[in-house]
Amino acid sequence: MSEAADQIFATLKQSSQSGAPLYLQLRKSIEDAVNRGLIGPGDALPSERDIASKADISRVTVRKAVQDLVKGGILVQRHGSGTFVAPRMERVEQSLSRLTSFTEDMARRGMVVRSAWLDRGLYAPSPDEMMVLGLSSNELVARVARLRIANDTPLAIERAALSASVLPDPAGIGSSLYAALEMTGNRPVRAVQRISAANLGDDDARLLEVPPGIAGLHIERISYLASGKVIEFTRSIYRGDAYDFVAELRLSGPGEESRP
Ligand code: 16G
Repeated sequence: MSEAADQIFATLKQSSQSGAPLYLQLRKSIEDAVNRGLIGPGDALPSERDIASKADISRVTVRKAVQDLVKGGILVQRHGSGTFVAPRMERVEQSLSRLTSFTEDMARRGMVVRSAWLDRGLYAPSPDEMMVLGLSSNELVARVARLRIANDTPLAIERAALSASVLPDPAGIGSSLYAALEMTGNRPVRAVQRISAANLGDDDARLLEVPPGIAGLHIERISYLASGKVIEFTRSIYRGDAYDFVAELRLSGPGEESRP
């Protein structure tokens, strides 16, 4: 067994006087070992049997501690190959004052961007889409749904809706929606973004490769052309462990509105 594993059990022995349930003590020992860098992202955890015999506790107790850490996103389990320390997420700091695209944001950070298509096509609009995009029931909506991936890590699920008159061929946008809109003179110049907390459902969590139920951000962006016309209505789920949205605030000057 590895030196790191020995260290985990050393911490376990130190904490075993605390009187807390054994699975909590083991969970804390593993968590501490990860936080202190004794075992790093991608490292394999010893098998349940090895941990149980080394720490002299039951396999049920080990399983309970490990399951808790998997739920919390500290460990990941891969069927057939074991339990590993989860990859560390480098948080992305995103300004809320610039209207940029995902491709531009990631490229600026030197990250390699790609997307996996979840949906693209022309559909009859939903009531929400009709209202926001100003469509009538006999017009079509173009939907572009993508899993957005940077440096091989899935960061967000974005579902964009635009009028089909603006985007008649949603399959033809290439890698950037905003670049495609720019080509036809339809790139938005202003947007209103609403961010709210969301716990990730099973399907979204699976796509984003995180445990179901962990914290995420639901973001709705409605963007406008200079003429004031709404061009894009996008609903997204971002990973809560990956993003910090940052807004600069200023004291309003004389004569400026202080209300929102
Ligand atoms: C951003 C926008 C999204 C827009 C996309 C275009 C947020 C929350 N969302 O991710 O509304 O559709 O950029 O990116 O910021 P693209 O040009 O790379 O396709």
